Amino acid sequence: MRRSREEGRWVSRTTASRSLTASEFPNLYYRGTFSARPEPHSMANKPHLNIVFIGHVDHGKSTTVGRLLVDTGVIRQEEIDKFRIEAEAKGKATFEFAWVMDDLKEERERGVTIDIAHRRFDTQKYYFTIIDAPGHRDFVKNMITGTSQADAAVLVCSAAEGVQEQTREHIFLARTLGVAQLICAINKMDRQEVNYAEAKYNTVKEELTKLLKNVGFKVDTQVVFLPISAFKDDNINKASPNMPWFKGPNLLAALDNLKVPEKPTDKPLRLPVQDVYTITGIGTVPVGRVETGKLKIGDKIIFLPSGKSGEVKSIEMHHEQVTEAIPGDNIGFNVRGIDKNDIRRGDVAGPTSNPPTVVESFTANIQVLNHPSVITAGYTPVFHCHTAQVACEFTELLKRLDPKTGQTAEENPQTLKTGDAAVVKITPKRPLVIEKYKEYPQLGRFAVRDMGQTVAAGVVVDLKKREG
Ligand SMILES: Nc1nc2c(ncn2[C@@H]2O[C@H](COP(=O)(O)OP(=O)(O)OP(=O)(O)O)[C@@H](O)[C@H]2O)c(=O)[nH]1
Ligand SMILES: [Mg+2]
Repeated sequence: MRRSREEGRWVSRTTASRSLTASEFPNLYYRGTFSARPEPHSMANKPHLNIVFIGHVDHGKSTTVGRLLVDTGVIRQEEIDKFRIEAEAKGKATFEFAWVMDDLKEERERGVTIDIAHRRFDTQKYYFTIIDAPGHRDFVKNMITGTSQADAAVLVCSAAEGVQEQTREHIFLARTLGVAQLICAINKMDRQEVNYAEAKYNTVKEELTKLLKNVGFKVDTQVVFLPISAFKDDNINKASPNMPWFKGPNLLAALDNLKVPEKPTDKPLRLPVQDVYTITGIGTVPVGRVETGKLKIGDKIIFLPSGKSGEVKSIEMHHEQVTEAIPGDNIGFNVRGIDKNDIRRGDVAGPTSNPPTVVESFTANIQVLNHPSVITAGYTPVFHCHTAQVACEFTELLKRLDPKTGQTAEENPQTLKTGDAAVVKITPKRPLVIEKYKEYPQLGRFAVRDMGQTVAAGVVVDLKKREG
C-alpha cells in the first residue's frame, strides 16, 4: 500500500490495496476525511467549504497552497526550510512550497502534481478543505475529480506566461462542473519580466475575463481577481508593499469572502462512491461525498448500478462516529450485508424508496471544447460523471445551437466541431447512474474525454430509465 508521509493526503491515492486492518484504518481514514466537516465542537460555528486549486502546469498552484498553509500556521516555516534543502539537493530548487502538497516520490522527482491532494486549513470564518489539482495535461482526469468535489475554485495563472492551454481547459471544466465562485490569482508577480507591474496584471486579467465570459461565468458577481506572488509571499494574507496600486483583497481575505453554497438536504440521498475498503472488525466501508439529502444510521439504501442494498450500520467522518451526514460531507460508512466486491467506484447510493436513476439513454446539452476533427453519430468517448467513468455513444445529433442565444441553428446536423453547442442523444455502453441536471445538478453534469483531452462537457436535460 502506498501511504503518503504527509498528513492530510486523500485516501483515494491508496489504490494499491484496499484491505486494511482496524488499527490502520482510523489514521488513514482521518486523512481521507479532511474534506469532512470539522469535528463536532467546531462544526456549530464554522461552516465548511471545499476549494480546488486549478490552472496550467507550473503556474504555482501547489506553491500557493503551501504558502497559504505556512501563512496560516498549518505548516511551520522549519518544515519548508527542510524541504528547501532536500529539494535543492535533488535538483528541484524552488519546489519547497509545492512539496507540502506534492508528497509522492514521482511528483517530487518530476516537479509536477499528478494526483489530487486534500488538506485541511482554517480561517477565522471557515473550515476549508483545499484540493490541489494537477495542471499537467496528462492528469486532467484527476483535476475533474477534484473539481467535482469543490464548492469554489482558485484559478492560478502565471503573470509571466499568461493564459495557456490548461488555463482554458480548466476554466471550461470548472464552469461545466458547476463551480459558481472563482478566485483568479494572477501569480508570479515577482518574476523579473513582470516586476509587479500593474499593466502586466491587467493584460492577464483581461485575457481571463474574455475566456470566463465565453464559457458563461458572470464575471462581476462570480469572479474575483487578485495579483500574488506565492513564492515571495505577496498579497497572500496581507497587502503587498510591492503592489501599492492594488486595492482589492489578499488571497486569504478573498477566501473568507466566499459564500457557503446551499445544502440540498431536502432532496433524496445521492452519494457517489469514490472508493470501497474492507476494514477488519468493521466490514465493507464505501467512501464518498454526500451530494444531496442525508445519510443516517438505520437508513435503507441501495447502490446502483450494482443493485445491492442494505441498512446503514455506522457512519464515520473525520475520525469520528457520527449519526448523520449532509451534503458536502466526505464520509466512510458501513452497510449491513454488503461485500466489498458487491459495489464499486461509480456506484451511487440512494434510498431504496427513491433509488438513483440508471439510464438506458439520455439527452444532453453539450459544448464541444476541443475535437481534432468532427463528432458524428457513433462516436464513443469516455464520459466522466460524478465518480463514474463510462464509455458512451453519441447515438443521435439532434440539434446544433447558436452558442450566443441557445436557439436552434440546425436540426439533425451530420457533424459537430470544436466550438459548437448542441443537443445530443447519448447511450452508455455500461450501466450508468446519471440524473437530470435540473433535479440533481451534482449528478447531471459530465465531461467527455478522448485521446487524453477534454473533448466536450455538458448537462443532462432528459433521460430514459433503464428497465429491470
Ligand atoms: N518566481 C516565482 N516562481 C513561482 C511562484 N509560484 C510558483 N513558482 C515556481 O513555479 C514552479 C512550479 O510551481 P508549482 O507550485 O509546482 O506549480 P503547479 O501549478 O502546482 O504545477 P502542477 O501541479 O504540476 O500543475 C516552481 O519552481 C515554483 O517555485 C511565484 O510566485 N514566483
Ligand atoms: Mg501542483
